[in-house]
Amino acid sequence: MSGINYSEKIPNNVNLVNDRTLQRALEHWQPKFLDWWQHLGPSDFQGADVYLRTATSVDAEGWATYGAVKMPDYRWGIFLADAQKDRTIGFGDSMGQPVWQQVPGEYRSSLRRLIVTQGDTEPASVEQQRLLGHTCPSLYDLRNLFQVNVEEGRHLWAMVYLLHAYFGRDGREEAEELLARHSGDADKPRILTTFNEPISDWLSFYCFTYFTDRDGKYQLKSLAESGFDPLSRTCRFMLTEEAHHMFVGETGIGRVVKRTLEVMKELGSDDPAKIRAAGAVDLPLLQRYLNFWCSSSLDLFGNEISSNSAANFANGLKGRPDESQYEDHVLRSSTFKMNTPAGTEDVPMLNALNEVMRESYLKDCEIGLKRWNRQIERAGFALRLTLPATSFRRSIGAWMGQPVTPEGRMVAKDEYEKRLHDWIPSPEDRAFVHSLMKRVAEPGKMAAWVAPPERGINNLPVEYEYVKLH
Ligand code: BYC
Repeated sequence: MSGINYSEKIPNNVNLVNDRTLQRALEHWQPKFLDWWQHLGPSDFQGADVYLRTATSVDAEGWATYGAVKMPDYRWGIFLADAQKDRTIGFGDSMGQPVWQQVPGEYRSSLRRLIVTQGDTEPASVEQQRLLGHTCPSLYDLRNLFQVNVEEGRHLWAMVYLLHAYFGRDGREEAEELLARHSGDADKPRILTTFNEPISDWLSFYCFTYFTDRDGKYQLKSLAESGFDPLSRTCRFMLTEEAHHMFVGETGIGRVVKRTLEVMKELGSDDPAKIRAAGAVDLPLLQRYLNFWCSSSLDLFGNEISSNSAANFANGLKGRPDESQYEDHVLRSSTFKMNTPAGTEDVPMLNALNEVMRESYLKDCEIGLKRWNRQIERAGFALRLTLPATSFRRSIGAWMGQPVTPEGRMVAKDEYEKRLHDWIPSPEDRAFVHSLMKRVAEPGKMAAWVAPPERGINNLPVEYEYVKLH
């Protein structure tokens, strides 16, 4: 087990104390991070006591402790999963060779690009969610939001550590830039599109943590396979924290479905107007939110046909999630049947890896859908929630800008434009959802549009005062 040294300014299990130059560089970045947190982290609530989990070890058993913390005092630190003895590269042309403890010169810019792109998403999501605290549906939810936020902050630290420790001056400059770009900023936006979308209501937050954090899971799993061992170890530990973020999304949407079904039963109706009048989210509206966030998150896998992904795999930088489940780890002689607007094409497998990953991601997304649909079925209603086709509303790749319905049917451009708000939230839908967003901050109380969770955090009751607002 690697214990974490909490007596240092920056908690870490990377022996920072023995590398004074690196320690000084990170201590120089730390106040800039805290300044960013104060200005672009959660708006208000900085003085509240929040029941947070903090990583205290990288041991799978008992890796975190829970307790009341004021967010600016959260111990953001640098934690790498334990090294695996004699680890070798598990895929690509250098398969079987020892993993690298330093960045190979020829891969320096590709690795830096992957780390910067990953790092950029972490503070972006905190910025996107910064106003949500004001409209929390309960203290339980408020605490979960802040837990997600502090851990995304820690994931930023994870990437900044790699940049500082392994990329010299360029790395330090990139670390500064991670705090200089801002979500939705017209001049300096975040790198990936989804991270510039506003998240101004809790339905979006649940969808984001369901779909976009799940992209995080897949990207982190593929980087955890990397031949650059420090990146692999960093991502392995980040995945431990990531699971809770997706739990917030899956249970959040499940609780919305549950509450809506209760209202539908009380009313004896599935009429959206009546359900809205009763203060709940009608299921077609939820479907439009799912379509929006799922299609946006599908873009995060990049182009269907990508020479970047081919080179990253062949060079041992980025594998497939759970690489060991596959038989062929070199992929020089296999092809992939790719659906494009021009028809089905045979594409070299190496160039199709973004799509391979997108497909396994969608299978994972289906799990929640099945669960929510079982709830709907049990309540005796006919509607079923679905995932949109991968070709729907894409803004990157082969399907970019193609007029495709959520069912995957190509239609005329003007029909697509006319009907788009049948498929993604219209301004009226958003205005309605916003009208539901009223802060509920009494312990145990819940907004009327979402059911209470089945259980509280860390075996505490749902009624526990998870955030003490003073
Ligand atoms: N938006 O060959 P291509 C998470 C750019 S989420 C804008 O298709 P590649 C989290 C691309 O950068 C996980 N631009 O793509 C979740 C490239 O530009 P340059 C984040 C895009 O490289 C919730 C060009 O298009 N982690 O952790 O095969 C809360 C052609 O690229 C987009 C990562 O993404 C887009 N959607 O794959 C908090 C892992 N997509 O460089 C956190 C690291 C592509 O030619 N990143 N482009 O100017 C990567 O592995 C890859 O960069 C990507 C793209 C998978 C993103």
